[in-house]
Amino acid sequence: TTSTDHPTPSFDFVVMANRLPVDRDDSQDPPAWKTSPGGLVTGVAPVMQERTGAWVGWAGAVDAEFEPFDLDGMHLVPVPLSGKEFERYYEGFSNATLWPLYHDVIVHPEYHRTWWDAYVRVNERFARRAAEIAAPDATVWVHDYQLQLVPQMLRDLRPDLAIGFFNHIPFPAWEIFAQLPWRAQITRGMLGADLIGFQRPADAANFRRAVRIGLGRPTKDTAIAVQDESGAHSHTSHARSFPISIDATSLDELARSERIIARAAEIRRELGDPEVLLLGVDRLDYTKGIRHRIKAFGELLDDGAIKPGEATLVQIATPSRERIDQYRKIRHDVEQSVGRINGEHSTLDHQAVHYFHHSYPRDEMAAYYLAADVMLVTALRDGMNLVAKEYVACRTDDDGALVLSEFTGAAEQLTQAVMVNPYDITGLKAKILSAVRMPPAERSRRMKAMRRKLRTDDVRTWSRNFLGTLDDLADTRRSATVPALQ
Ligand code: ADQ
Repeated sequence: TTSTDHPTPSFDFVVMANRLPVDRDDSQDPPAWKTSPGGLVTGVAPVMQERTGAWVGWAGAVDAEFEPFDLDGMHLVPVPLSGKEFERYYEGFSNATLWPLYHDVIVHPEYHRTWWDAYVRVNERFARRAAEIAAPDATVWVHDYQLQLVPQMLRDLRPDLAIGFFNHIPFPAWEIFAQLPWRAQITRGMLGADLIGFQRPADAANFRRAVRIGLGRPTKDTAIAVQDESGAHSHTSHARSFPISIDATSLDELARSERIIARAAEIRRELGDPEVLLLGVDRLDYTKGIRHRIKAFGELLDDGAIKPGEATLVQIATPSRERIDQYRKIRHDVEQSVGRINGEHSTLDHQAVHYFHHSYPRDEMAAYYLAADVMLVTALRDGMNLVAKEYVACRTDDDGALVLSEFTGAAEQLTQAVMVNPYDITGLKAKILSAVRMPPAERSRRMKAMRRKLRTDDVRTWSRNFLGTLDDLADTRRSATVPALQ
């Protein structure tokens, strides 16, 4: 642990994200920190070990200040948030303005100036903190929509840094983005980065179009010439796609273990050995199309296309953003439709839908993936969707059918999935039925192809590609003999 009487250490690699990769666990005495293994941590952790790395992020508790500390080879730098800031910057501007706006306005985004002011203030705090700890010429990798102003703020403070930004969620078409009262500030904020990464080529193209139309600046291929307001500094920013992936090798290994294989069989037994087990796994979010999938499954039972007792749907929904109105509403709607279907189609020894509103450890998730015959990923819009990739990685038996929404980034990599438009309930029903009835040879052919794709496309490839490109671009900028573009 670093205490305040030591000089501030400096780091040649800094990651910034809204959250630290650990959660504060106050139930323990003394309170402890627990690593939360997620895609971001897995992808970035190896790089952290290769370079001297720090992670700047919020510790997950409001109105609490924590000293920086070391954990698992990472130096963690907590940024405090007040209760008001949490409401306005995080629940407000990040999750009730940007989130719905960037997911094709599935629900109505709210625009409040007080939320925007908090967003600016918190982004400034993050930028200042990173500027204090980054070594000369360090690489700083900023993550996601909560921190879109940080790249330019950081460049103003520290023009020596190599700055990368990655947007984990979609970037919308100009026609939607244009609603945002602060669209110019957000675009300029992101342009502070040398490299701006998106999940899909279409997201990168949408961003470049926002630069051309909204800021009236030309773009050439992926490149955008950027000049700050004083005209003193200029750089070239590149906007292109880097589709994120998962740690496929370690999930594959886990799914091969005796423990997980036995647990998968046990799950099926506990569910009453249904002929077909369908599975949905999502944060309980209105972007994930959970209602659409449950409606389609319910109608298949209503129609008699699926016989009661033949198939069971397990829907695992992690609690998420529970204080926001739209999240209360989606929870209510999902629970109501699960109740209706079970009321109509369940029997004493067979329940049509099992719904779990909590999160599970990684082992249990792997066992569910391995147990499920059909995986339903029906997001209405999703940057990537890691659940689809996790399901494929766990299918060490080359079996199982993946039903995948066209509106996920994953659809561009897992092209052998059964593709659906989740808004088309009739089409969705037909596709779910085709997955339920798919001949084993076809399931295996499709699954093998998707597994091959995942082997070459894992999360380490993703972080190496991004950081390799960023370092090259920063080197080019630093060695350029020509002064600022005029
Ligand atoms: P999310 O919207 O959170 O991520 P996703 O990519 O599916 O969506 O990742 C969810 C993660 O949470 C998965 O690793 C999954 O296993 C886990 N999870 C979900 N429910 C769980 C449960 N009940 N118990 C335990 N674990 C659970 C955002 C973007 C995505 C993008 C990712 C990464 O919205 O589009 O793919 O970031 O960039």
